[in-house]
Amino acid sequence: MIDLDVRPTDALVVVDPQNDFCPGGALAVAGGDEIMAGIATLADRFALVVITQDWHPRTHTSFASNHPGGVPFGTAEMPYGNQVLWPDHCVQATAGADFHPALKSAVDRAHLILRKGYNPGVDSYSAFYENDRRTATGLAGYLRDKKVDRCIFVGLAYDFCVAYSALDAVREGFAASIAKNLTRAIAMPAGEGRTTVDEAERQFGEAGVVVI
Ligand code: VGL
Ligand code: ZN
Repeated sequence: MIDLDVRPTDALVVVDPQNDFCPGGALAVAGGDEIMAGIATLADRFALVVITQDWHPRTHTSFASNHPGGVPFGTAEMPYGNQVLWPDHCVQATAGADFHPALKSAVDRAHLILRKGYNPGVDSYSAFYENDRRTATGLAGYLRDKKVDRCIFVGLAYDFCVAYSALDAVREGFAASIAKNLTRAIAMPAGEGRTTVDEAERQFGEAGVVVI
């Protein structure tokens, strides 16, 4: 049980709880499957539940396979900056892009399912902005229209999509908390274009993202 005083103006944002980010998936995050049942239970306590879904075309430029000589977990210079090259994952309409089965009750209850990463040339870690940092997904406007003032983040991965989403939530004027035990991290070694858990947590402290 998460020690959290859930308010009527809170939204639960479940980030990329998909098969490809779980053990056995194309971009498996260690222990990714362990958090799903807990997220489903937590979702029942929220008046508004948003789930994001990483949703890439096969031609996506974040895939190492689409760069000559590209290596998974290497990096490439993109027009918008340095980008980690990933194994092909969360390809549109494949089983890997489906939500983890243990999340079913939360998926059934979700008010918004927000797909991201569908533009072939731009990755989208954040639920609010693509990696060019300019193209909005529409989530901020949706949450404002719904009179949400705080987002609670759970899901995958703590150091990529959860971290970017929580930091952008603050930039968009929302309070943001992360229920850390309902997340798991990719935990890459440090390097250009990569995010480490330590660096993400330093930014959380600076921005006022609360880690529960
Ligand atoms: C993610 C890498 C690539 C994530 C998505 O959900 O954290 N990471 N695509
Ligand atoms: Zn992705």
